[in-house]
Amino acid sequence: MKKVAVLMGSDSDLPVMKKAVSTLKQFGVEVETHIFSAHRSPEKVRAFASSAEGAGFGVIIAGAGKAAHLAGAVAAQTTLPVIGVPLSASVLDGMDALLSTVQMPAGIPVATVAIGGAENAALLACQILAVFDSAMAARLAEHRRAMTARAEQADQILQSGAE
Ligand code: RP5
Repeated sequence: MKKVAVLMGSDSDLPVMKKAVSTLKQFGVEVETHIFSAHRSPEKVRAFASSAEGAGFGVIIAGAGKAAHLAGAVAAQTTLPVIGVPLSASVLDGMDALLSTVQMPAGIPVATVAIGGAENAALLACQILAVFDSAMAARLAEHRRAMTARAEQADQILQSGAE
């Protein structure tokens, strides 16, 4: 199976981005995690992104806050799918990073999840891998069934008057 890279702009992003790592591991994905900054270590970003496909990665997740250029800078160097996670790291509460990540000019797409949406980024990465991996598709289907069961159980508890 292809690996997934989880990149982030700063160690201050780790508390949110580690949810992507744990979710990917839960689905049996081999993960590599790096702190690479589009602004502070642009050469590292370029070197990693341009060699990622050859290194066996299938998807790259990139989380950053403020003027969040990381996902776009990565996407500029590879045709692998790139998922951007805008992070709340300033008085603008992630709106700055959301717009910086989602508003990519035509030609270089970044699939952007919600502010702080590290878990969904990991699930989307698994869904991309599942296109050519039926075992992964089965794990995702089971995850959905478990979510449905939890939602139905919560409703049953509510209806019973126990809450
Ligand atoms: C971004 O600036 C990082 O992704 C982080 O979210 C934000 C703040 O970084 P630090 O100043 O905490 O290192 O590049």
